[in-house]
Amino acid sequence: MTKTILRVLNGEAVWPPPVWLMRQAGRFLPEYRAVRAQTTGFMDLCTRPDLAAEVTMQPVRRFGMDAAILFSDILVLPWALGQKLEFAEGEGPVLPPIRTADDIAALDVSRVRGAIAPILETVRLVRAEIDQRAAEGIAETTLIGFAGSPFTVACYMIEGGGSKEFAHVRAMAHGQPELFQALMDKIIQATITYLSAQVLAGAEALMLFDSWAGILSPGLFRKHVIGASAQIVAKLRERFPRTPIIGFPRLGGMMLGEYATGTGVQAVAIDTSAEPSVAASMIPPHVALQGNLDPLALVAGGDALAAEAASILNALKGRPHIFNLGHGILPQTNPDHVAALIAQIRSA
Ligand code: 1CP
Repeated sequence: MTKTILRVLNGEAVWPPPVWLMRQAGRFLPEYRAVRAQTTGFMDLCTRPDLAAEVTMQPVRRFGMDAAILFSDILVLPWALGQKLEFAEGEGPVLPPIRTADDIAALDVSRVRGAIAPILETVRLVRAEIDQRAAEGIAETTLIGFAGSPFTVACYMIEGGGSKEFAHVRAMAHGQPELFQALMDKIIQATITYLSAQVLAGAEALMLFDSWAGILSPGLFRKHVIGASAQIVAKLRERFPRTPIIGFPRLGGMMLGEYATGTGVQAVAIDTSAEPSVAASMIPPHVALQGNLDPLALVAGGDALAAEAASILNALKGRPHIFNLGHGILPQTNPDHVAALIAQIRSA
């Protein structure tokens, strides 16, 4: 029997919809914090396959999520290309900013294959465990691999970390378009290598996180969000026609329809700001939607959570839909609220 998430990604409306949550492995779980405490840092955790596989499975075992998402980070790709990467404790990623042609020339696509070996081992370990659980009749879980979309990855590489505005990135994309494109081309090639390797290691679906898509003007969105994602989708479809791809153009707003048709993704993940019924009207009916509960409703719990979840379920009933958040789960989330949400969806 085909797994529920794969049926939905194939264009089928399934009721009640399958569910998983972005950042479902992480600091809100005590069992994650216990594993994290055994490591010297976040990248240590990402590159120790036994531990990374363990934290990938934690939310699946605890809540019965329909998907396991590989535990890694979108910034593993710049790191694999040779850019230095540190996760400052309690802050975010820190990288030496890429601003010149020499900086771009120093990035080495041929390093990627070797550098990602531990991540691929995590994929293999998780796939073996979910196959074992399916064979024992415990649950059917879909393994989702992922990467950042080239534009969002470029944001962190150029800015040197997180930012509210990504002013250097937008200045380079508008003012030095050839330089910006040269960086994008390297990231696109590396991402195709990285995602292909994840499929060969056992990923059953893929997700492209474009968290900063919404900061671009329409012309640049077409080029660097839709165009870059379309190149990756086309290449992966050619190599792996049966592996569906979910795109997450966060804050893509009025561009969602064009994104769906222009990239060729099998599902569009919608963010918290999107009205589900409007998003559904913009996206062709065979393309699945994923989302889009406000992570803060999950923090609040109780009636507020139940009402928000019910309105999303109702709005997307009859469409191929994977229930999820509109952005990543927050560390202060009470795990009991997650359990209540899953129970509500399962009994819808
Ligand atoms: O343990 C810790 O303290 C580190 C916190 C953490 C975690 C748990 C980071 C640092 N990354 C992750 C895991 C992660 N990141 C996953 C794992 C699988 C899962 O979903 O359970 C995934 C898919 C990501 C994706 C990711 N990383 C995105 C895209 C989605 C989004 O949230 O917008 C982005 C933008 C990142 C960058 C990143 N990594 C970590 C932080 C704190 C950040 C954000 C930096 C910033 O912009 O402020």
